[in-house]
Amino acid sequence: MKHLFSSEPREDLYQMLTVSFRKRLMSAIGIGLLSAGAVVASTDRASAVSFGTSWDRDCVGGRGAGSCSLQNLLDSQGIKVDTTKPTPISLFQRGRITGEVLFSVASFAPRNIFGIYDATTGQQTVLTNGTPNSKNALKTFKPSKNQPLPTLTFSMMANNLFGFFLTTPQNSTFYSQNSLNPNGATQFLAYELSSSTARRRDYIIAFEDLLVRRNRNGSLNGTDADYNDLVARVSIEQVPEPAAVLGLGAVAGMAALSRRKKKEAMG
Ligand SMILES: [Ca+2]
Repeated sequence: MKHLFSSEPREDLYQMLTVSFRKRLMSAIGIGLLSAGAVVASTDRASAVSFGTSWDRDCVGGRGAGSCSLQNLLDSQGIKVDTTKPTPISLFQRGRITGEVLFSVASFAPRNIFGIYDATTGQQTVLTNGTPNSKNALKTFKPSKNQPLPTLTFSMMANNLFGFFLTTPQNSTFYSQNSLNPNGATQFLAYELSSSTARRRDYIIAFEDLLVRRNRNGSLNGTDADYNDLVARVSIEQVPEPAAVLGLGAVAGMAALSRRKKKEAMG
C-alpha cells in the first residue's frame, strides 16, 4: 500500500450541503458581513493559544506525549511555524482553495467531517466526508518514522468570504470563528507561511476536535487541546471577481461590435 489513504481531487468530493440555520449560524451571517468590512471582534480570532498535553503517544521522533505535539509534528515535516503564535485570522477571502491534509492524530478521524462554510449564507461544502472507509474519509494518521505521508488533496473555488468547520461524531460543529463555538472556544488555529505572496496566501490550519473548556482551577476538562486532530496545508489564490470577468467580456464584445461596424461601413 503506497499511502495510508489516497484520493485524487474529484468533483464528488465537494458535496454541497445546505444547512439549516441555527441561532449560532445566524450570528455567523452578521459576523461574516462585519468581517467583510474588516471589522471583527477580537474574540473571533485566535491570537494566542494555550496547548494542553496531548493524549496521543509515540509520534515521530519520540515516544512520549510531546512527540505528538503540533509543534513536533510540523517540525518533523519541515514546516517552519511557531505554534505558540497563530495568525489571527478566522475568515478567508474568496479564491481558489488548494491543499492537502497533513495529518490527523484522532480516533474521530474517519468520522470527522471537514469543510468550508460561506460566511454570508452559512452554506457548507464538505472536503472530507466522515464516512469510515469511504474514499474521501480521513483516517487516523500519526506521522512516525516508517509511515508515508497521506495524500488527501482538495481543490475548489470559494466564491465568497469563508471559514473552515469540523463536525465531529459527537454532533458538535466547530468553526474557525470562535464566536460560533460553545463558550467562544478556540477550536481552530491558522498559521500563515512565509511562502505567501500578494496573490496567494499559504496557511497551516489545525483543529481540536474536543470542545476546549476548563475547570475552575484552569485545568482542561474533557479535552487535550493539542490541535493535532486535523491539520492541513491550504493555499488560497486570488481570482478575478466574476463581475470583473463579465466586465472584460463586455468590453471585448463592444470592441468586436465596433470592428464589425467599421468593416460593414468600409465594405
Ligand atoms: Ca485533541
